[in-house]
Amino acid sequence: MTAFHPTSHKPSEHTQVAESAFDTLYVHANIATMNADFGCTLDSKNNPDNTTTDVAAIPYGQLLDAAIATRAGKIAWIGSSEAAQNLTAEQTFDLQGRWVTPALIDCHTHLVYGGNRSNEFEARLQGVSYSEIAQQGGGILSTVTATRAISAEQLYQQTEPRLRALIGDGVTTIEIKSGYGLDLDNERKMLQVARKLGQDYGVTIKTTYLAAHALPPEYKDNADGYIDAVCEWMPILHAEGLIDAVDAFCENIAFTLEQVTRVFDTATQLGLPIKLHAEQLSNMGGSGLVADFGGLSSDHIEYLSEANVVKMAQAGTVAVLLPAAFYTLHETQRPPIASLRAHGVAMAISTDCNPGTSPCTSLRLAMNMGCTLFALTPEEALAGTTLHAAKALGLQQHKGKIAIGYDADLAIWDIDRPADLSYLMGKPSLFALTSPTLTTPANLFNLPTVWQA
Ligand code: DI6
Ligand code: FE
Repeated sequence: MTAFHPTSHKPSEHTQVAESAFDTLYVHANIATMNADFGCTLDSKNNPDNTTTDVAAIPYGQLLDAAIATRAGKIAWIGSSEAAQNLTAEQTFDLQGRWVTPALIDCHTHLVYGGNRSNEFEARLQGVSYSEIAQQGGGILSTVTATRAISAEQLYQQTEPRLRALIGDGVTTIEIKSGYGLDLDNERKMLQVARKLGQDYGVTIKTTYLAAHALPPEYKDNADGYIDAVCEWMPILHAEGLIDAVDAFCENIAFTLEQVTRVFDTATQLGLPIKLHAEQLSNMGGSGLVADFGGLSSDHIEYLSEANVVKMAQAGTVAVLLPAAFYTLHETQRPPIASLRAHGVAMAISTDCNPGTSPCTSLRLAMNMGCTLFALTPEEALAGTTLHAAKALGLQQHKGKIAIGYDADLAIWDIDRPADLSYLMGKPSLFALTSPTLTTPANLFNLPTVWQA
């Protein structure tokens, strides 16, 4: 790799004016801004209020030989490398033509869990289905047993390598769900581990309360009683600052529309946003429900109906596609991509990292699968892990595009074209990652040791 050192910018004859000085300046970058102001047409779906209509469509909203300046953790200036010569900054990095994108966002994960389910992988390869394994007490419940059995410290240690893998893939914002505790103390343990990982690594973690994931053995044959408990625990964990959103698994092997409605009612009373695992294995109509509640996202959605696509479009609910789960389960029913596109529903892509249906810790691989399995364009795939993933987490005013005032979460890549992010499978192409919250010393290059060049 080319030697790469920050060089102090020399203001030459320019007088340094305090208010115009920036913290960091990146020059000679090619930038996939994902911003409608620079021609990214996918941004207008994310931002219907965007009134910019006089900009010609440009894939990725790309800027060539461009520069970005940051101040106080925010993107403060975007322009040409030439114009940047007039700027002063505490440190300047010459990116030598590398590509810059918004740092990636993984908006649906079950990253925190104990144990290992490769035995089920083997069973499925012998022809046993995911539903059969779940009905036999395996599946989610085997991870519940493993997660309950270990301490918070052990849970943290088992999760850490998965988090590091995601960060090494260019991710600085991750949603993490509970849902393998299924009692108050173990749901709390999972959410606390998620929070601590966020603090220790300086990545943005959004926690989601998914106690309505499966029926624990204590409530066998009493799903309604369990939903009562889920609704009782929610305000307790929310008061402890552990919940950013609420999710449920609406499926014939999980919870009914009526039960999910009760969970959503409680969340809404607490002012918590909602999302849903819906239409993964059958068409239960959960996506229509989540849209009726004005929810952030409906996730999986292989069996989503046209009527509910329309509802999602009207509500601004994001469609979260999870192609690695589709792949792992050998699904054949694809999500209705053409319909989602036609109705202007924002599509996000996520790993769904979990031990059963998606043991995947590469968001780039999920992007590749989104293109290959669901026929997304590489531009849609990148929007799915930036712009639209931010929206799925309610972060669309702060993250997911390169725009003035947005968080300076940037991924710098050794690639030739933005499509390479979806095209290449398994080549570590991340050159550097920066985020205002990534821990010291310098934000840039503060990757976990294993990922340092
Ligand atoms: N759908 C999924 O893909 C995961 N949860 C869910 O509701 C699978 C979770 C698991 O099998 O452990
Ligand atoms: Fe999931």
